[in-house]
Amino acid sequence: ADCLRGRVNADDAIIQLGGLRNHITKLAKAKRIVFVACGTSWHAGLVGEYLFEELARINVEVEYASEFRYRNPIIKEGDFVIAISQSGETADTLAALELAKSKGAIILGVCNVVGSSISRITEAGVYTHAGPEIGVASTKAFTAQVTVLTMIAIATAQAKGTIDDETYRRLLIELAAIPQKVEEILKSAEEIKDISKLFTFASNFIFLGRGLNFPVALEGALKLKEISYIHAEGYPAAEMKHGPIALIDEDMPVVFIATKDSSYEKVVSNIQEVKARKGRVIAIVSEGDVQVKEMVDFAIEVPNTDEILQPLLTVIPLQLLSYYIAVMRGRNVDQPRNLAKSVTV
Ligand code: F1P
Repeated sequence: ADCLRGRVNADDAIIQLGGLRNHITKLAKAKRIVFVACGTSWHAGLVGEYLFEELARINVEVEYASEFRYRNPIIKEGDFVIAISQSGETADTLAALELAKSKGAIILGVCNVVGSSISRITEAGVYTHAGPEIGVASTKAFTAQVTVLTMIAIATAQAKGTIDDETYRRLLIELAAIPQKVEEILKSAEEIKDISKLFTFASNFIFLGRGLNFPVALEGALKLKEISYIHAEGYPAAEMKHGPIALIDEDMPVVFIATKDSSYEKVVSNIQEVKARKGRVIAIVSEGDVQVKEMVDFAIEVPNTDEILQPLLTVIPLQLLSYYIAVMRGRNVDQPRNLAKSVTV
């Protein structure tokens, strides 16, 4: 998005997609896209699913590479299999791509590390250039992956004619404004730190979101697990009543992503269900929201943006929450136990 600042015409957006720009017209004709990835990158793929379905009306599946590689997946001519990987070296993702290639898929990649094994076997791809992550747990890789997937989806939708020129331009202008809005969220760091202090010794957390914010809920839970070693689960908010609701009491913090979007009213009623069971709620809300703020124990505001761009903003307070809780628990946030930066076996 930084590259797009101030540039809003169609060609510029596609130029930023580097090695993939010649594939946009082919992607626009795709019958099916399968994302293969692990961990945080898999969550970025889930955001990609919403984006490509919503904007380009393409059938998308998101596979854990570690499962896909051991199945006998059906690949048809013209299917695209797109790997998402920070390191570009994840063994499961590499093996999934090799399998897809052997079955005739067109294989593409979204990787961070230039010249990595995954980028070398893909037909084309985009480097996210998010710099080497110092910490093991992916944070800026997620933001960069989601940004690139958003750009590909917007460009594909425009090439396919599923969005009009006005929508195309509006989305690019919004995307270009994201870095500034991220800066705004970072100004809430102290406030998030204060909230984190109150939850440092919780044993379990639930993260809930709907639509594009469902993968963000999963990512919030994963980050907390990875760096603080607190048990955390992410669910689609509507799934709560199918089981997790049994866990809710005053000792179980519930983090809702409750921004003003097409799911807002439904999320509000999910929050009511949690409050009725004495759950303590931390909510990520849109700037200026009053309704949710009055219902919950703690609210963290994010600036308004288009619904499809929300994950780029809503994930930031969750990353900060995990960070502060982990630091207060005395964890090494850069080198969490048992985790490796590249899972090559
Ligand atoms: C995937 C991943 C990361 C996670 C940890 C272990 O890596 O699961 O999401 O934070 O570093 O590996 P990658 O394929 O995106 O490099």
